[in-house]
Amino acid sequence: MPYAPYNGVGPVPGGSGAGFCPHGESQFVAWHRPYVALYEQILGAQVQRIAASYNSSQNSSAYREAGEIFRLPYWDWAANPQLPPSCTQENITINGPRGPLTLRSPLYNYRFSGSRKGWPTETTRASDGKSNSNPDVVNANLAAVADQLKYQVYRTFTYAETYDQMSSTANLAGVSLEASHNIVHNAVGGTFASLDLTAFDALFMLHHANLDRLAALWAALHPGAACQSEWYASPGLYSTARGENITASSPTKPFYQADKRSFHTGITAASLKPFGYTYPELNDIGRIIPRINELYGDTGLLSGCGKGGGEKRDWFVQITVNRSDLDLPCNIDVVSGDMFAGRMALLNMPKEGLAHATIPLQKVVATLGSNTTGIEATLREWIRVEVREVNGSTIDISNITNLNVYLVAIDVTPRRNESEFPKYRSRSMYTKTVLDRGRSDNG
Ligand SMILES: [Cu+2]
Repeated sequence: MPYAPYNGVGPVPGGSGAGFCPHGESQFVAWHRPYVALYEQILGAQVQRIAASYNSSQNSSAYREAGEIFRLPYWDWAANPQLPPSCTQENITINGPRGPLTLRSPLYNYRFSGSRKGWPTETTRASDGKSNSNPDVVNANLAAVADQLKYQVYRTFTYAETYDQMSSTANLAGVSLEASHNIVHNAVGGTFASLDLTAFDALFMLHHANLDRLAALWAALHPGAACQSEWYASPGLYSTARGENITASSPTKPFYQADKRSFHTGITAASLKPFGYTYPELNDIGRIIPRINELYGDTGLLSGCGKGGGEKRDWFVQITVNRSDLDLPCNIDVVSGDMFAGRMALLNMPKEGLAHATIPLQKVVATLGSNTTGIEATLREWIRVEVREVNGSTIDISNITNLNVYLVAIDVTPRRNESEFPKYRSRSMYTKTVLDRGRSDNG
């Protein structure tokens, strides 16, 4: 991939051959905010430019007004896990400045100009190798993970207490928005599963606007945890040296603040205010929890054995993997018997480092009745993992050294009304190692 400087920000000594974007790091959410905001700014200027080319007989004032308030839409894949219909039509007819006009939809895919060795000719989703897009396959892929996405997003809201937990798969809690976001990238597949190419697909920005929205809602509910609280050594990026300490005040290169001199940081990207946009749910802070419950908190999601006093038990699989052990991108599917329970998705970058995720088992548990001992014994016996390529073919895992898969349960007090969340109690009570390799590596 020919990585190139942007905004005059180029490679640094000790940087890696990868791009600017931090994945699998706490900076993940903060970095993507100025990125998506910059895209919105540039697209908004284009919308206004085009709106200005309509004349008064064509309702030009309506176009101009729409241009003034244009903001990037979001695709809420956790509530609506199907491709937005606007993105699946190859050709569209619009009311152009000089009359009706049929054109190739820029939301459908992107055709690269010229040809570069190793590059596809256009962006694809669920490519079958013939460089075309298959919305039906994508929608089937998304349908398979629909419950999981909804549940995981709900658990980010209800379980994550720190920014680091909320943000990335680097955090051991395994409840990050990044984990859900990864599942979407791989479910869409094709070039969408490649971090080098995915942003050429307009769907990428709709996907990331939603990630940004979910993070903004979480932050509104956690005003004391608006940015990264832990530091870590950078694994190395295009413009960040390996080993550099990354904190909330580290730059999110290559994005400058409005002064065009200082870079954005986790701190400056913590609030939406300087970026000039908001999300519908933020108009009424007091209604955020009821709205999240309505969108993502179906009561069935915390099903399990009811104990006395209305307690529930939340069963899930916790996975820790070293990326360098796997051919990326890939999915680690959790299977119970022959039932697909959910997956951890790994993108093609970064190539190294540990990643953590938790995969809900509520669908499996719902089939097992209400006897606790029976559930535990059955899950211990039945749960296994399969590593698959994004297109579904199985990968042999017998040589993988670092793949830790645990069965975990947490007792949960369900919410009593729409204005509260369920409360998680002690964790790890029923931790059971399903598969644990790499102990000798870890010492
Ligand atoms: Cu992404």
